[in-house]
Amino acid sequence: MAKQHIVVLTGAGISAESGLKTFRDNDGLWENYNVYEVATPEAYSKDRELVLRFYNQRRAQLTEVKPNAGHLALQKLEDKFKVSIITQNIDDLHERAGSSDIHHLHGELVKVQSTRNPNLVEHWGYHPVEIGDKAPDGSQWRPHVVWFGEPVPGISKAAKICQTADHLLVVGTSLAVYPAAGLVHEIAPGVNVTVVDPGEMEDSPIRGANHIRKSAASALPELIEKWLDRGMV
Ligand code: BV8
Repeated sequence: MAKQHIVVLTGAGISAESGLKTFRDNDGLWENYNVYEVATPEAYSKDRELVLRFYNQRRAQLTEVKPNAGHLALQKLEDKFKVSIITQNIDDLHERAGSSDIHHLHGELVKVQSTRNPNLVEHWGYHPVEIGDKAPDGSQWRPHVVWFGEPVPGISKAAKICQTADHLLVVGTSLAVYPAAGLVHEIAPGVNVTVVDPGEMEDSPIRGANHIRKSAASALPELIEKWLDRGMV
């Protein structure tokens, strides 16, 4: 029998217990910085140094954190299921947990892209990007991150993946940002959704989901243990 296909949509909440700030929790990123001062193309053209510094700080933080039990449980899920991870996170914690099929909707902190050509992308690692670090086309390297107001190149591929899901697992996202949040409507009729999030999710677009109101690191190991024991969701 073909393996069931579980699609996992993750957001900042899955990395919270690794020590990375979420966007909306009280001391989240938005408070420390006005998002429109650091995560838009306008911000970058207005103050490149500020934007590069903001992402240099977050990239450096990756060397101080590691995947948590939630990330590791998702890797374990691959023992008996086909698993596709669609993440809004720009950290590399799913990679470091060993997941094998990861789609970063909003880019990756460890990569850079040409300011002139978004398709010119290279692996950068954890060190800072400074003014003067140039792409082969001569333009300044910028973070390979999708800013507000920029198109999400991977969205149609992600929608196709969701259409083939036998189950959708949503972990740690407020589903506030589009078009990513719209992926929850791409699953086929009758496909069930499980949400892992300690928050209320009151204005989330998912109705009738099985909502486990616990943190990722506490809920995922036991949920995935149950699925693996049963061999099915
Ligand atoms: C686009 C990378 C069009 C950057 C990100 C009005 C004005 C301007 C724009 C818009 C507008 N209205 C709508 C838009 C579109 C806009 C948008 O949706 N804005 C929102 C704010 C309304 N979207 C865009 O601009 C997108 N592009 O639309 O382009 C276009 C098309 C063609 C041509 C040209 C243009 C691009 C959006 C991408 C932005 N980049 N990230 C960076 O990281 O610096 S978004 C960023 O925030 C994340 O990637 C993520 O997607 C998003 C939301 O964050 P979450 O991951 O959900 O985290 P959050 O803190 O919100 O929630 C945490 C959750 O975890 C909570 O539910 C919490 O309860 C839970 N939690 C907490 N602890 C735990 C936990 N769960 C489990 N365990 C725990 N321990």
